[in-house]
Amino acid sequence: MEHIHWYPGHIAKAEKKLKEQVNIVDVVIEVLDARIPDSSAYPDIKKLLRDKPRLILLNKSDLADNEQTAKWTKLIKEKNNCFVLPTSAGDNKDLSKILNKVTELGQPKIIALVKKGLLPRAVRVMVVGMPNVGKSSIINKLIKKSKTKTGAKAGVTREQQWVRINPKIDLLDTPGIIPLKQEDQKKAYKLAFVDSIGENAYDVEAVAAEFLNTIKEVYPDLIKTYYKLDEEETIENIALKRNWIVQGGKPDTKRCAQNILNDFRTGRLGKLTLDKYE
Ligand SMILES: Nc1nc2c(ncn2[C@@H]2O[C@H](COP(=O)(O)OP(=O)(O)OP(=O)(O)O)[C@@H](O)[C@H]2O)c(=O)[nH]1
Ligand SMILES: [Mg+2]
Repeated sequence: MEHIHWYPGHIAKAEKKLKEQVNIVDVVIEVLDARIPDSSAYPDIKKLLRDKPRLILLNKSDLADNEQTAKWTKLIKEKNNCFVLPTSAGDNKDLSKILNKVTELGQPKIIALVKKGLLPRAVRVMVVGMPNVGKSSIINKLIKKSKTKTGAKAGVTREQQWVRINPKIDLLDTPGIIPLKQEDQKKAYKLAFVDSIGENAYDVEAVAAEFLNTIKEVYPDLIKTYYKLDEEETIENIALKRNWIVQGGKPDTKRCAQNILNDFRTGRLGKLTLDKYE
């Protein structure tokens, strides 16, 4: 397996800024990718956020396996002793739940301020998570406007941005950050599958090949069924089946690799969760 390492300058900067700003916020929303709830979580979250009240969202749940999402929600709740919600940035029902929870989590801080004789202010909420998990999309949905920039690749948000949701809630959008060291390469590859790692950091064919291996472990028959293969599920065989040929009659593996990943990323392969919870 080719080693993936991605820690561009803008992420180093964003991490530094996040550690500074965490001091002035009351609540943190941590956004995970529901398709990889374990691989998209920060290993040292306590160090990053210290003891701030935290709400965890399993976003993109519309693309994940419902049964797995229910199991992961329960497990993450028990493990972190905090509130966990599966969400999809397109679903308005989830949004009011987020606002209610955030207000509730921030309330003790505001009450404490008032007790000290200060004026009540809006709850300050920081939204954090790995690149491309949907932080900015959730914020846009919450204000019903496209105030923050979104896009289907890692590193769209480059600067922190405050957004007022209502007089009671201020949200801080942050650029997605990823740990400096990606020691667990299985996790790094999964982050590449969901576009949380910049495309310039890896070889698309290597990532697609590893994707096929991963899928086979979790959903053994899926690839053969989807691409109607009789042969082994390799990039070459899928390219031949689709008739993607380059000069000399060889399979167009590059084009095919990109297509396989796109089929997963857009949900065409189905609602799938790659971190399997037994
Ligand atoms: N299917 C689906 N797509 C989503 C969801 N949330 C966000 N997206 C899409 O995922 C992509 C990334 O969304 P962003 O909101 O830009 O992600 P981000 O976490 O702000 O990313 P960075 O700013 O790069 O850290 C966009 O193409 C969104 O349209 C969701 O719940 N379901
Ligand atoms: Mg963003």
